[in-house]
Amino acid sequence: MQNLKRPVLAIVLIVFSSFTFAQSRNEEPEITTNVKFKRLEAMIPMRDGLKLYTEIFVPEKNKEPLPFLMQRTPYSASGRSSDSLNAVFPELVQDGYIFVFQDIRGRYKSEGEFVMARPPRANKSDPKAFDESTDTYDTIDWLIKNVANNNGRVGVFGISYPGWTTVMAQFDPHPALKCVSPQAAMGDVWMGDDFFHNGAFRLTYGFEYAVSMESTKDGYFFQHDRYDTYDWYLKLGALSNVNEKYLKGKIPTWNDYVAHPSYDQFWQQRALATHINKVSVPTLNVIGWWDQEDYYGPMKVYEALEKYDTNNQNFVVIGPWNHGGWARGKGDSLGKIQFGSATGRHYNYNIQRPFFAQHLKGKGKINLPEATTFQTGSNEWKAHSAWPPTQGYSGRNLYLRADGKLSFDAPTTETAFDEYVSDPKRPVPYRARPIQATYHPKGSDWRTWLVEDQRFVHNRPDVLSWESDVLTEDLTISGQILVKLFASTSGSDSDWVVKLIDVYPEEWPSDMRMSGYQLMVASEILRGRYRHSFEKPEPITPNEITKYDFDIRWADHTFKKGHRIMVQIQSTWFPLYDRNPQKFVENIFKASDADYQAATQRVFHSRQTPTHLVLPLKMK
Ligand code: PG9
Repeated sequence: MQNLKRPVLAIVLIVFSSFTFAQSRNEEPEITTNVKFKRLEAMIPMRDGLKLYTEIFVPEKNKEPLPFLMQRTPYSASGRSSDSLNAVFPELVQDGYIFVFQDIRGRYKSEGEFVMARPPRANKSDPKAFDESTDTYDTIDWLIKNVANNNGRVGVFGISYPGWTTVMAQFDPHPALKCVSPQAAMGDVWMGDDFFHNGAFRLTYGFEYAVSMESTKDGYFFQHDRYDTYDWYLKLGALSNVNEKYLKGKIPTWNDYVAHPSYDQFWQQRALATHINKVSVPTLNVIGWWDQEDYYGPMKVYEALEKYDTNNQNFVVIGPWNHGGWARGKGDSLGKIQFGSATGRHYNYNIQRPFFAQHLKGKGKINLPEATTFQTGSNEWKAHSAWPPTQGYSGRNLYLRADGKLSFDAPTTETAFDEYVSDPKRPVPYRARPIQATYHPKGSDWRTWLVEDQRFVHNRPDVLSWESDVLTEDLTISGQILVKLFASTSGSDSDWVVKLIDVYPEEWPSDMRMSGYQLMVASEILRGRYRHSFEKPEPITPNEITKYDFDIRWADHTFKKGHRIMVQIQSTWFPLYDRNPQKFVENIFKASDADYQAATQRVFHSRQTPTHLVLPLKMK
C-alpha cells in the first residue's frame, strides 16, 4: 500500500488566483502490480424486471472489506482479466478495490433496448420508470447486498459514454455512492460534442458512430470502399443520400439527426448539464485540451455542478490529452507535441488515486485545488481557485489587420477585407489526407488530428491566415476565447471556422521538423444560420456584412517568447463536418446535391467592422 499521507500537491502561495505547483517530473513511480482477481458474472435485476450483465473482479487474497469501483459501458463489460486490470489501473489495483463492469441496457450481454444517450426519465413517481441513474442505483443496491467482504462504498467512473453514465449516476444516487469521476463525459452532443458543433453536423463521427452502435448489439465497423474517406464522403454528396444509398432508415440515431437538425427539445433533454441541480457526491471532472470527441460537454457539466457546489466537492482537472488520453500511456506527448513530463501518470497517481482513496477507503485527504490544469506551451501544472480563472486575467482584443497581420491595435482603415471562394466541391480537409475511418481497425490519425501541423492547409486559397509579429515576451491565456467576426457571404447560409494557432519559432534545434510548426490551441465552427438562435435557423442576407459572436472554447496556454500567434478562417472542415450548401434550405439533411453552391466569403477588418478575438490574457 502506498503512503497516502504524502502531500499530493505542493502547497505554495497563491499568486492572483492561480499558482504553479512543483513539476511532477519523476515524482510518480511507474507502478507495476500483479494482483490476481476472482471474476464473477451476474445478471443483475433492475426495477422493471430487466437484467443487466455485470462482471465483478474481487482481489483473491484480500482480507479487509473493499469498496467498489464501477464502470457502466456500451462497449462491453467482458474481455477483462487480472492482467488487464493490473495493466490499466495499477495505482488503483495496488490500493485495493473490487472492480465492476456492466453492459448498459441493450448492449452486448444485457437485456433491453439500447437508446443513444438515453434522456433522464420524465416520470419520477413511476416506481418502474428507469434511466441510467436508476440502473446505477439498482446495481449498487445489489452489489452491496450480494458481494462478500465489501465496505459498503461505491465509486463510479468512466470515460466518454461511460463518463455520461457516470454523470447520470449522481442523479438521485444510492446512499452507498460516495464519489464519481466523469471523464470526457459527452454532455451535449448537439452543441459541442460528438454529433454537432454549434449546429454544424459531424459527418464522419455522426455517421460512423451511429452505424457502429446501432447496426448490431455488439459493435460493427462500416467498411468504406476506400482508405481515404475524404473521397468517400465527397462522392456521397448531399446528406439525403445517406439513407437513400446506405442506411435505408434503419439507424435510429441517423433518423434523429434528420428529424432534429436544430437544437430542439430532443437534444436539450439529452444535454446533461441542463438537468444538474446539485452536487450529490464529491466529483472529479476530467477533461483533455485536445479531446477530439468530448471537450465542450464535460466543461459544461463541471460548470453546471459548480453553480451548486456550496460544500466545495466539485473539482476539475484539464490536461494535455486527447479523448481518454490520461488513461493510456504516460501522457508525455501527443502527436508531435512534447510535454516534458508524464502528465497521465501524474493524474493517475497524484490525483485520481488519492481522490478515490479518500472517499472510498477513508484514507488520506487530497488537497485538490478547484481546478488543476496542465498549462500547455509552458508545460506546467497550474492550480486555479476558479475555472476559468476570475482574477488576474483580462479580455484583450486581438485584431485581424491588413496584409495578413494580427495586432492588439484596432484597425483604422475605412474599408478592408480579405476574401476567398468556398467551394463545396473542393472542401478544406480537416486533417492531412489520407483520412482513415475514425476508428479504422488498422489505425487512424483521428486521435491526434487536433494537434496536427496546420501548415497542410496554410495558404490554400480558401483558408485565410493572419499572423502576429514574433512575441518578445511570453503571453499566457487562461479561459474562454471569444470571436467577434464581421463577414459576408454571397450565399444565404455559411459555416465559419476559426482557429487560434501557436506558430513555433523557425529555430527548433531539438527537432527541426517542429520549426515553424502551427499548433492549434483552440478552434470551433459556427453554422451561420444559427447566429441568432440555435433553435430557429435563419437565412443570411447575401453580401451583407454580418456580425457573428461565438467562442472557440477554452485554453490554458502560454505562447512563448519567440513564437507567433496565428488566426486562420475557413468555411469547410471536411469530412469531419458536413458541407454547408451555402444556400439556405429548410433542413440540410434533406438538401439535394443541386442545393450545394460555391460562395464568395469576405472577412472584414476595418475600423467599423473590426474582426477580432478576445483573449483571456494573464496580466503582468
Ligand atoms: N465519444 C463517444 C461517444 C459518442 C457518442 C455518444 C457518446 C459518446 C465515446 O467515445 O464513447
